[in-house]
Amino acid sequence: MENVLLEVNNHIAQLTIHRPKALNALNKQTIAELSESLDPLAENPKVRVLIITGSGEKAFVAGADIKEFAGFDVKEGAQLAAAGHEMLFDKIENFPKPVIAAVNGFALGGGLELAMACHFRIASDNARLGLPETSLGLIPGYGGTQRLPQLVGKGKAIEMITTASMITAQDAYKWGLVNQVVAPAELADTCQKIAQKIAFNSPMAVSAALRAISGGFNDKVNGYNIEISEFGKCFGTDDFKEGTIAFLEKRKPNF
Ligand code: DAK
Repeated sequence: MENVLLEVNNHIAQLTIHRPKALNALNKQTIAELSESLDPLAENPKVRVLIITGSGEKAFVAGADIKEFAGFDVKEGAQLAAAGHEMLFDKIENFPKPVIAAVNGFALGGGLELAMACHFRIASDNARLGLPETSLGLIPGYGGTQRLPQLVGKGKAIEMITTASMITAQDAYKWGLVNQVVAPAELADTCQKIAQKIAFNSPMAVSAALRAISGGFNDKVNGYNIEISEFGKCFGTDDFKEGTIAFLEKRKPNF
């Protein structure tokens, strides 16, 4: 892989988008590399949490690669939007393990859409977030019109998308777009600590919780029914036995 770096340590995988000269802008190759990286990580039982971040201190991802999409026509635009959803953005949203976006700088356009497809976001205080597509004669094409209102509400999403303005990390925190804001030097460590907490818990239960929570955002299913079904299934697992026995034996569980 040329544009994506992968590290796996102590149950935590990190994918770093590495195109620093283009502020980590997403071109087709980077989208393909990210997509291909996800399948083996989803299946690898040693991996319990995934962190996605950008290379360098300036940008998470400064959008889709403008140089690449500048020449697209109507057919290519629609086809690539659909392909991008399937190959990457929906794949991250439906990833069976928690995905944390470590937003280490500009998260613009497709970059903010990537961060929003992740399960939650931690930002450095120099981060700037926005969907500037309308300033380029476009609208967000990788889920931004749907995921931004889910996170910040309809009114704020309409304001962000129609003004094409960037917001600060602090405003993103106040609006619920990011869960926490930390100094740039603390971002990696903060994400690792959160990931370690997740990795300590039952991977089976963590995946089941993700499926139940996501069920509530899927119009085709009833989230409460997913919760009931996933809850019931937990009782038949080794993790449930280990978790409850460990509690009764006054020791930490070993999942
Ligand atoms: N694409 C390509 N190159 C980019 C880039 C981008 N999105 N963002 C930055 N770069 C490049 C710059 O061109 C520059 O390259 P050189 O000129 O040095 O060769 C280098 O990164 C450094 O950028 P700057 O010199 O501009 O750095 P500054 O600190 O002055 O400014 C900035 C930082 C982030 C404010 C500025 O770079 C900027 O405004 N960048 C563009 C932000 C933006 O508008 N992003 C695109 C949003 S629209 C699609 C689906 C989705 C989309 C498109 C198509 N299909 C399915 C077809 C999504 C669209 C978007 O993401």
